Amino acid sequence: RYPDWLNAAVELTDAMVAKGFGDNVALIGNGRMRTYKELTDWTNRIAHALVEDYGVKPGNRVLIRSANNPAMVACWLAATKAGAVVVNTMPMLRHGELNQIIDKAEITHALCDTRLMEELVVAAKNNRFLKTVVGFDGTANHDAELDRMALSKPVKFDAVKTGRDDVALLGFTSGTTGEPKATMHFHRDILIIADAYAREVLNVQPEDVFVGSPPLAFTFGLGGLAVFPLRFGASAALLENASPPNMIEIIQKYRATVCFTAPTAYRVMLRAMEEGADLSSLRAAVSAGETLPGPVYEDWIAKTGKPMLDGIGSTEMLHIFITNRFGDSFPACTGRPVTGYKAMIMAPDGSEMPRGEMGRLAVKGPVGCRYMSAPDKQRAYVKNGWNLTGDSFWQDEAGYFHFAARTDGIIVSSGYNIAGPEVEAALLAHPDVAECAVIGAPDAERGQIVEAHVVLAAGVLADRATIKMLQDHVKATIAPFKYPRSIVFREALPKTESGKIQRFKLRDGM
Ligand code: 3SK
Repeated sequence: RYPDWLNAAVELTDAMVAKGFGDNVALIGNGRMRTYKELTDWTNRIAHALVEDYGVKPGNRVLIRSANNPAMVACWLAATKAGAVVVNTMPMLRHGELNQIIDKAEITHALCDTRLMEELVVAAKNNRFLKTVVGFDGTANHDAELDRMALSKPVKFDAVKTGRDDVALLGFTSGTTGEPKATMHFHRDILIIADAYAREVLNVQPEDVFVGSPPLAFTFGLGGLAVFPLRFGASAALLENASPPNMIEIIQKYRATVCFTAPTAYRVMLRAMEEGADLSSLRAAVSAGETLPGPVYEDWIAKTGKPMLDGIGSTEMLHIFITNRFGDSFPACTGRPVTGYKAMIMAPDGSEMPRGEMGRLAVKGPVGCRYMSAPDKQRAYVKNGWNLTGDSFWQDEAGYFHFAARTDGIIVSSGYNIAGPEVEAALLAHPDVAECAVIGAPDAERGQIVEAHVVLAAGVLADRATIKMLQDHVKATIAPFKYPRSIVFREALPKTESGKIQRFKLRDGM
């Protein structure tokens, strides 16, 4: 259903103006609102500058370094219109991490918020690929080199005639395993995630206002906070610092209707509601990135009367492929495949496992994994058209999928298979626990034991009595053999910039 020649950025801007959305607000950020017409003109001007002043050619890899703000979206769209392959990166990356990405992706040009130049300049020094680094103003002042070059350019730009199957985006996996890998996504993939998940599940309307925390550099954020709203003439409010209090402020100010964030932030929002935060404008609360604990889901329904939509996606698959739906959602359940996708629990021999049994989640759909320059990883990830995710799930008799653990996260203790997230959910149900992560720790007798790393709620004593009390609580909540034999109290848990808990660091004793 997509034409042979397709440029995703044109579809999200010029085509939206042509469809009559020109005066709708597209982006809100740094105290300003931009309509679809303004965004279209802005991106066309930048695209002219990229091609005419900086020599960007179709297929060049262009890195963008910024926090979530409208200028980052404009740069992404402009580079895409110029036929570049874009790599969006997170602001917190250090030069070593940037270097890895630049070398892997063979980045030739970088567009960088001037406030974040320092690390990029170090990374670019003597790099064999990256020759052009241009600063843009991430604030609303438009006062940096790229802004000045773009200012004098025409507002019409003949976008590069890209094919629907030309690579538009490289998504680097978020690094919960440590090693960054690039996944390639076509122009059509960018539209498919909106036309599948956002249309079918969220039923996005032009009146919707999106807000959320995932970085645009993470495909969860790019989809949820840019592609989905722009595909349907809706608005996105972008926050450079998307802490829960900031999100709450923006939700209240703009009466936001759709929120994309992770369970930890929703837990904070739930507590804020008890203190009077008004989140009644939200019609859809999408939770992904981490499994959604049943108690958070239940509490959200109790306080808002609406379900929270748990979903699972991956950078490899670009976005969410299994999800709960309005009127069809359950606690501790991720739901069913998005229309157009198929999922099954795959046994090691490639066959489908019986219902109720835990195994590797395999997915097939209109978007699939394509690792760049990594044929071995590609062969290991995609088998007979099935994408083998890094997650263990089980499917119930009614066909719903339930998260069990990361494939590498199943804890085997004295022959029992224990899914860490189940123990986490039990711990999180206790009011003295603010955050926790459960891992398997080596144990001479049992092979592994369940070890919980716990951040206590303010004022709770980190002592033996609390350990005993939490162990008894877990034993009383789920099968007693799953209780954490070891509990380590921590000030904070190690996390990626997108908020994923880095359990591998806990396993490595960090
Ligand atoms: O669940 C995730 O981690 C994810 C990753 C990329 C894109 C979308 C999602 C939900």
